Amino acid sequence: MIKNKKTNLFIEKYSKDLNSYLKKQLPQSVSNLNLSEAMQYSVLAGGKRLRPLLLLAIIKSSGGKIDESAFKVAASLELLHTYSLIHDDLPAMDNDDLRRGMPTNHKKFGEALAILAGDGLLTLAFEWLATSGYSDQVVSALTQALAHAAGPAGMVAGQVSDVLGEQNQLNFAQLKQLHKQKTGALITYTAQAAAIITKLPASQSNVFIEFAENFGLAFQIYDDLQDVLGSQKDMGKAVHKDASEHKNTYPSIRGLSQTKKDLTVCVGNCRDALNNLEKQQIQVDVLQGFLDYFQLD
Ligand code: GRG
Repeated sequence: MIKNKKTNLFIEKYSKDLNSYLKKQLPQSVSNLNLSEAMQYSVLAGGKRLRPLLLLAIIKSSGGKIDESAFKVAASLELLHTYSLIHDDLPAMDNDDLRRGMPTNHKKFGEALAILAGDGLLTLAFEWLATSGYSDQVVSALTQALAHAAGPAGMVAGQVSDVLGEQNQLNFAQLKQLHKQKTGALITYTAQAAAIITKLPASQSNVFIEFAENFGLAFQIYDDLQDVLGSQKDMGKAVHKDASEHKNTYPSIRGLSQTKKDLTVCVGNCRDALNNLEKQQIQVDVLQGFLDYFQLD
């Protein structure tokens, strides 16, 4: 899927390192055995680790070091992302039985423990940030940025619009805002966090943020498209019931061909941002390869 060799090597190395890091650090972080098991179950279920990988790639690109502190910040983002998936799958929200090809957390451990495992991961994410080893000033800025991205101005607000918006069709501007908050905010945080860590000047951090904002939107559009195109493949061109029933998606509001164009625009904006950075002598080859993810077959 990712053709760029350098990016593939980067992803291979750091996803392995992130997995070992998460495996080693998680059991030591909680005392209750059931809670510990429920938290580990979802974190170690094998996600793509996209957000922490993007964060590490932007740190590298900005000339920063991928050291123990950077790892702890990247891993904390994966904890927070995993909390959001556990809660998103709950009966009160998406009511999903499967996640990452395995029973969802509440199917395996029951609703109460799934809610608490999510709460535990969200809280632990901030403990890992606080103990990352960066200076107080950097930790404070990272904490503020993550809380803003994940909280009521970001991901939580997007989730509320999504859950409540199910009852009424959103317009395009509302859909874009929903995705910017629900999926985009955490992805945009990867650029904000890397810029805080490497102390980038605003002239460069703003361009990385532009890249990440467009990447976040492209990621959601691609996910929506895969739902429809994958289902078409599976069912001999008949659109899958779940994909077509979900109202607030790009294909349902923009139509299939306009959605493909929207994806191309977002990926193009990502490329423009990287070209701009390259002109400022910033190494962007690993990040360029991340855009291979958006190929449609
Ligand atoms: C419960 C407050 C709260 C928020 C949930 C992100 C989110 C908000 C819900 C996920 C809904 C969803 C399936 C969105 C589509 C795009 C997306 C974010 C997919 C999941 O992220 P991946 O693909 O997952 O990075 P893996 O499993 O690879 O980590």
